[in-house]
Amino acid sequence: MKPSRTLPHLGVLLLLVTLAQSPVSLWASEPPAAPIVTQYQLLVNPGMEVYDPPYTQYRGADCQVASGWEPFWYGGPEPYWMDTRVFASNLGTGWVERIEGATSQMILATEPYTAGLQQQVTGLTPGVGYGFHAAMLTIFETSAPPAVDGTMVKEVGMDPTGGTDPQASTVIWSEADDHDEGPWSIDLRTAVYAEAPTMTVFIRVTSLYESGGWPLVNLSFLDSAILAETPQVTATSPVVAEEPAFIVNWDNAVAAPGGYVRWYDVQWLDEVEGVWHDWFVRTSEVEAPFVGELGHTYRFRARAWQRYDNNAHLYGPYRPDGDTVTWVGGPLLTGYVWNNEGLPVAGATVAISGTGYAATSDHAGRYEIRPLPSTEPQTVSVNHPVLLSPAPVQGVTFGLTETVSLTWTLRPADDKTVNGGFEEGLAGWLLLADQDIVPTVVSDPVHTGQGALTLGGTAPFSYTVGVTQSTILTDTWQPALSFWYRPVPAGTDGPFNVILTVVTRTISTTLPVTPSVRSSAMLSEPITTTLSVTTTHIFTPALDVEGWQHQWYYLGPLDVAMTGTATIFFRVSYDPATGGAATTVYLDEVSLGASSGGPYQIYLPLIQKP
Ligand SMILES: [Ca+2]
Ligand SMILES: [Ca+2]
Repeated sequence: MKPSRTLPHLGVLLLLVTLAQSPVSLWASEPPAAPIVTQYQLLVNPGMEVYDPPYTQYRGADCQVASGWEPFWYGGPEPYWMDTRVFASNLGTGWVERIEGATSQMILATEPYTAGLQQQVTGLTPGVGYGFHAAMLTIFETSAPPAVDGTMVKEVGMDPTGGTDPQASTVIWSEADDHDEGPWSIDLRTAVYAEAPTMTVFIRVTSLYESGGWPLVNLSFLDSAILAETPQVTATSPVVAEEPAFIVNWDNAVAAPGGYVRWYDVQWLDEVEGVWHDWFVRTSEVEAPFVGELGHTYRFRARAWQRYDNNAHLYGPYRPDGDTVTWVGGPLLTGYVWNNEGLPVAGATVAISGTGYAATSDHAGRYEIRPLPSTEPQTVSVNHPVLLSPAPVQGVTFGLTETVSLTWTLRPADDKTVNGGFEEGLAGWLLLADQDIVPTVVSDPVHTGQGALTLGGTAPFSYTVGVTQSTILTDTWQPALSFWYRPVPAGTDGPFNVILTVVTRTISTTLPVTPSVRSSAMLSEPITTTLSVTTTHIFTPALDVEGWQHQWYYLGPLDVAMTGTATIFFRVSYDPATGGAATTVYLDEVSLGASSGGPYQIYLPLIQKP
């Protein structure tokens, strides 16, 4: 029959349940078996069930503090601590407010108070996470309605250094709950990593106002505290994400003694912003896709909630700097835009030809473009409303997480150089060759475009080679010769030199003037505003440098307009007798024209380097 078959099973089940819950009571007449209780509660008298002897009386009722706890107060007169049972039977209605056990700790006063209980615990492990929780109820003046929120503020705190001063800055407080009357506040908790073997926990009520005098009194009830080790969990994510969306995991939780992991909280932070945001709160999931922005760096951190055997819940501490960092990569094209004097140029547009990718240089001359990855060679160009562009850079590829740096030098608007970028072979230049050492144009290396000049090379004999070009300057403000060069291999200044000879023929140190001559005057000399002067400058750019270098020289005095003829002459000499090694110098982007300042300043959006 059905009932007789199921009853024994039910009986066994009940027996097992009873066994698990209370083996001692089941075999009261037998020798008691050691109860299987996982020790997780680190507090003494966490339920405030046991009390020290009375230390004074309030209105005839004994005042007592829960054993194992220390009372604290500050900022006002001392309130009274009382076993809620004593209050209920002597001063109250007989009802004992509590959330577990037989009683709770009361604090009461008619004056404002900041007070509570604290307990110092020893034997902890520095570096391990611990959580703390306590239940609280406050009643302002009277339990008769209405409730007056904002009058009594409840908090719990932990000092991971073990300090016993509730006002110390090392105390990590929970959020505050200032709701008046019921229900009990059961969601105040905090968590820290122990910094010492000793830790102190605090339960605090800030009662802001006087009650108005007995029988109106401001009551606090403290109960059901737990301090326990908390579960561990660590968020993990890729160091570099090649796409904006990537997976973040927090699937490695390890429960602390005395319970099981129930939920997770996860936060994220964008390093540009520096603020932690809640991503998940009390989720059961252990991974999720995160969608960031290219070029941003994100941090993540997780904490786990544990349900303990007494049904309390604690979470572990977050790591202040987060658990994991992910950089959302993708290609980056960046660099600077300069003028012929190496000053930053704002407002220049750098663009990847045939795509929509472009960026404008800022006041520091810097630009940044984040294109999609591309193995197809691309052409990158620069443009400016006033200044002239160098040739585009060709054959640029953008790997998945590659950073490409291109620094541009814009040419002056009145650049007089012919074929300064060697894009048309040697057109415009006169050559000085020596035996088989002949200046030639190569396609690699170049700084921009498809050609650069190569000067010098290995030879068993002494030689001097070079290229020259003459230009005419007309009222050119503070003219400058600008160029890029690259010694290969880089060497110290020795037998190899790049010598630049600049010859100016006709110089006016002032802007042109119109001579005013009385018609009756007799002229013994021709009228002229010019003075014919020849000046030769010899410059020696450093050769102990790696890679392409931008160099510029002024043709004459600063802040002066110049009219005349300039001959530029790039020359490399070599003498094997000095014993040096051969160096080849590559040359590109030669320009000669006005520099910034003077009457042209208004046209050039130039900013001094910070
Ligand atoms: Ca209790
Ligand atoms: Ca070139």
